[in-house]
Amino acid sequence: MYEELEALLVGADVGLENSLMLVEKIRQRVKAERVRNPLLIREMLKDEVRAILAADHVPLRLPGNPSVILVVGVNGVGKTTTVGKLAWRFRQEGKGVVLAAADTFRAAAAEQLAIWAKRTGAECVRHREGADPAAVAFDAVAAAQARRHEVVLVDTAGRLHTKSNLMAELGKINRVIGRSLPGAPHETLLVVDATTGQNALQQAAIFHQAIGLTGVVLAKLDGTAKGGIVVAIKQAFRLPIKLIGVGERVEDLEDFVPEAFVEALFGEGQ
Ligand SMILES: Nc1nc2c(ncn2[C@@H]2O[C@H](COP(=O)(O)OP(=O)(O)OP(=O)(O)O)[C@@H](O)[C@H]2O)c(=O)[nH]1
Ligand SMILES: [Mg+2]
Repeated sequence: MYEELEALLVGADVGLENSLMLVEKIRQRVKAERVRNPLLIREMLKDEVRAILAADHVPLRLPGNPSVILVVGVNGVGKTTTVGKLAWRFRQEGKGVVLAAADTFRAAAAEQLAIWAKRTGAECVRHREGADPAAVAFDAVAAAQARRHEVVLVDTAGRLHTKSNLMAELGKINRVIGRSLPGAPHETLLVVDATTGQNALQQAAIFHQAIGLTGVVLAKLDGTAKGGIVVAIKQAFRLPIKLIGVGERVEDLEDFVPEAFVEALFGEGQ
């Protein structure tokens, strides 16, 4: 039975070390509480995972004027899509939104963001291809201040966490945003792809070390029954999981709710 639990956890991408730790915890509880019903054991597992995810859980915050959200991550994880979906959410709430096309590596990237801006009724600040991404972010904050818009969403280029020059560039974007508006960025979100597995843990480690993350977005959760990697990320870095991406449409972005997530991962029938 414990082997089954361990397989369930590892299969959900929780990682071997955390899986062993959780199974050991449950083993001790079963002994101490003299549990015999296997259904209760499954409930215990959910309890333990929920406790990890719910501890110090902080939802997305918009404390600034404007609030600046910096979105980072490796290539292709869903950064631009997440920015577009967030723009949609904030526009639905009646907020003014500025998108910063700080992915200046490819002209197509700014174009992709401009399409999201049009679709959602946000403004888009972009420079030419190859421009300094920090300058784009700076201008976007200034534009939001000038027009009294509430939110600035900064889309950045996908970068391999192993490339130190690219990580340094991210540090610069971060610092320039801080200089343009003290206290900004108010959120620095790492987007991870739910289908990539354990490598996301390494991504979180390096991005967190480079710029200090405030939370994680788990994208492409619709493409996998896994997603347990966020348990490992939360456990290792105490980073709250803020949002989940569940599709490619504007409305396919949800707040992360630990209870619902655990039910989807380990509920009956999983
Ligand atoms: N199914 C699904 N697809 C998604 C989700 N989020 C993003 N995608 C898709 O993933 C692909 C990459 O998304 P982008 O938003 O362009 O990713 P990115 O991180 O900005 O990529 P780069 O800028 O190239 O690093 C696109 O085809 C998106 O439609 C999601 O939650 N679910
Ligand atoms: Mg992108």
